[in-house]
Amino acid sequence: MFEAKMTKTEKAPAPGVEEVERLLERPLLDLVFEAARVHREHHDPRAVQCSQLLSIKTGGCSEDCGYCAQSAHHETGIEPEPLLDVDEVLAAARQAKENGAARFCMGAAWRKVRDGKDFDLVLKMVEEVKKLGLETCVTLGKLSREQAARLRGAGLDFYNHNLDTGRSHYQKIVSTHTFDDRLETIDAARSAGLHVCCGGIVGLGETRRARAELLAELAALHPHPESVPINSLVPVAGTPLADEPPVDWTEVVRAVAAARILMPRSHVRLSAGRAAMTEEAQALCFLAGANSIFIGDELLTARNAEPRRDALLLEKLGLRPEQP
Ligand code: SAM
Ligand code: DTB
Ligand code: SF4
Repeated sequence: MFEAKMTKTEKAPAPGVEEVERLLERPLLDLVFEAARVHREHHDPRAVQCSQLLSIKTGGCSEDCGYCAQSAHHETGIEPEPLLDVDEVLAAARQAKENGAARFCMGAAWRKVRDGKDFDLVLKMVEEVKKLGLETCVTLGKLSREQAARLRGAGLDFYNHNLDTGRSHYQKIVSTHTFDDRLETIDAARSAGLHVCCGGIVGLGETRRARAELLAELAALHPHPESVPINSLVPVAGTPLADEPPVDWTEVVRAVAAARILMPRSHVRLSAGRAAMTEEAQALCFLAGANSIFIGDELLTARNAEPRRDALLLEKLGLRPEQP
């Protein structure tokens, strides 16, 4: 429907919010069928990109993101911890590689990157993880162009910075920074030649319309984010969204399918919240074009799907980890 036939450098015609909303409202199996067709045109349908996360600096974050266990504004029982040592990070990265991860993603609960000792240590982590033969990704909050260039120089492949929800819903979820701040950081990462990992969360009390806004914004990025994580809210006690009613699993399938159709070449990652999904629902997401997951026991602070069950699920579905 909106799938653009074009070369890598051509600018995609950005779909409007209404168009995306209509896409999300299509009969579920029509939407999945179309997404599967697009997926098979651009990707090996058996390959699943596998990333593993590590929280390198946990908790005590100055931001008030309503879903987040690590915000200092909410009492969630997460003990703030200082930045990990380079050696601890490397040990985790080696383990991730052994587990079959192709990309190692390091997350810090920071509002923004500050130049100084800690940033120098993160640069060192990136450099050393890269030497292990893993793709590298970090998510460190707001970033300047200069900082992005230093990360690129250290061997960083991806910067993760999510738009999280539609522009109209954003202020209801976060008050300490703006949607435009998020776009600026994505621009800074791109200016340094970093690949971008950018997606959002389903289940923040947003309407389908707001979800369409998010997807339209992602699809308007040029080029499209190389990775698009679709998270579903992991409800965390003590956060304002702790009691948010869970969205129906079909809404996650719709978001994945729409992301696939709108961003045909991107990796679409079925991200946080996968542990709470049935195997059948995950299978439909893979059919609808999800081709990336987080592996390992933990995300940042939340538990992930169980590795042994994941391995079995991939086997049952005839999927295999993608070689970078
Ligand atoms: N502080 C940085 C930032 O906000 O970009 C990096 C870390 S932050 C935890 C990274 C992303 O994790 C958020 O943008 C959000 O999409 C996701 N996330 C955090 N808590 C979540 C939750 N409870 N459920 C689902 N996704 C969550
Ligand atoms: C993303 O989109 N999801 C990951 C990663 N990017 C950094 C984080 C998920 C966090 C889930 C909640 C937690 O572990 O605290
Ligand atoms: Fe801080 Fe990121 Fe959590 Fe927001 S999502 S509170 S910026 S760690």
